[in-house]
Amino acid sequence: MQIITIQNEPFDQPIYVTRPILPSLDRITEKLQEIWDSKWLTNNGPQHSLLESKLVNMLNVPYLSLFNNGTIALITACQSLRLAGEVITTPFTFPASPHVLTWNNIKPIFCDIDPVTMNIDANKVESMITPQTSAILGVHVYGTPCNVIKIQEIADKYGLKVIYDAAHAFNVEIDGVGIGNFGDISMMSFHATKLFHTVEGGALMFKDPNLKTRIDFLKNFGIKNEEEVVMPGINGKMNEIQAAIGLVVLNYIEDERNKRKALISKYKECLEYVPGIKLLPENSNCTNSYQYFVIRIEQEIFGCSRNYVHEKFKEYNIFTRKYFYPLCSDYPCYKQLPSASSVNLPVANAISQQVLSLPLYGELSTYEVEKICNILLEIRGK
Ligand code: T4K
Repeated sequence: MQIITIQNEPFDQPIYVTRPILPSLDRITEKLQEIWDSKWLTNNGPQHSLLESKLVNMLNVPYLSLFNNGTIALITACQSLRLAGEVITTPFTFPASPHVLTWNNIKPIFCDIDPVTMNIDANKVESMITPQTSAILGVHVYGTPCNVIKIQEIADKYGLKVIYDAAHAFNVEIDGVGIGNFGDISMMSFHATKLFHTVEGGALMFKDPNLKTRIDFLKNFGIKNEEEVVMPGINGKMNEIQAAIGLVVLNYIEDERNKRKALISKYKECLEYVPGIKLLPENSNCTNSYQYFVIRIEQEIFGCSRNYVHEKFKEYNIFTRKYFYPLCSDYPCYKQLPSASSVNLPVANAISQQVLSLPLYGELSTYEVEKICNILLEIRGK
């Protein structure tokens, strides 16, 4: 790596792992005025309908239902497919993924991950199927797609449903096909920390038109009309203010993506050849979500541990995140499960000790990225 001599003083302002797109307040106020004029604040209003149709086109999916957040969306996805018993999933994810199973009275069965993609290892899924298995819940970690072909083959062979947690995979396409076309249902999160956000929010995407009716009932208490409540639903509705903010944020996505692309190039230029630093592999047949920039630190080669780097960065006012450490299988609520044993999850256990999400958001400059990389090397040297 070419080290440009920079005085590695701490940053004046904290540098976080991410920052949300914040449209100008004028543009938000303009949009809010429409809501004020309509006096329609939630329950399938005009902003909601417009955002839903825009996202269907943009994400290239047959059907999409908006939600108040990604977790409620995923809980509803399990309900809509009537999942029960056991669901095979990954331990290398955000707590929401296994928790939605527990909230549906389903036992998560943890499967180890692929050492390259860090997603559920499709070659190990089949051996974990039991008569109680109803589905596979894959997570497209950092926006890298799971092995969707192999997972579907297994699901078809055993009559299982497939759900994807695509929280990180906004607008990702595999060979030009929108990520929401794979499996039975995919969930996206529109949380403030996501590239596209509605402050809090999320969506389910699917191909079956019957699911659209069922999911829309389920997210609105099961209400069909004034006289009929047809199923035990929940309140999962996205409100008009969330939807309006999403509509404004959509205008900033392309610019944000381009900025993040340039920052990722800079990170790669600085870190590609550093011994002990592993970058995520490029996938030529799918698009990048530009959601996270993650490195793996191999302690023996790099010279110090991921945890040491994470702590030391704070002294420079840099706040990285260990997505995903600890593994979900190590949470007190899951660690007693036989599938949670570290013997069953060697790859996930090793990788969760190595990963570090570095700051990535459009407001960062390439100079700041260069400085972060220089600090990383300085930390190793100390
Ligand atoms: N599945 C997966 C795979 C997920 O990653 C997630 C969410 C879900 C499901 C659930 O979707 P939702 O129900 O959330 O829609 C954050 C997010 O809260 C969470 O949505 C996200 N994954 C996860 C990966 O990241 P934390 O606990 O790391 O967030 P927090 O508050 O520490 O924020 C991280 C940094 O972002 C802060 O240090 C500064 C910056 N930030 C954050 C917020 C909230 C801002 O600059 N402004 C903000 O408003 O979980």
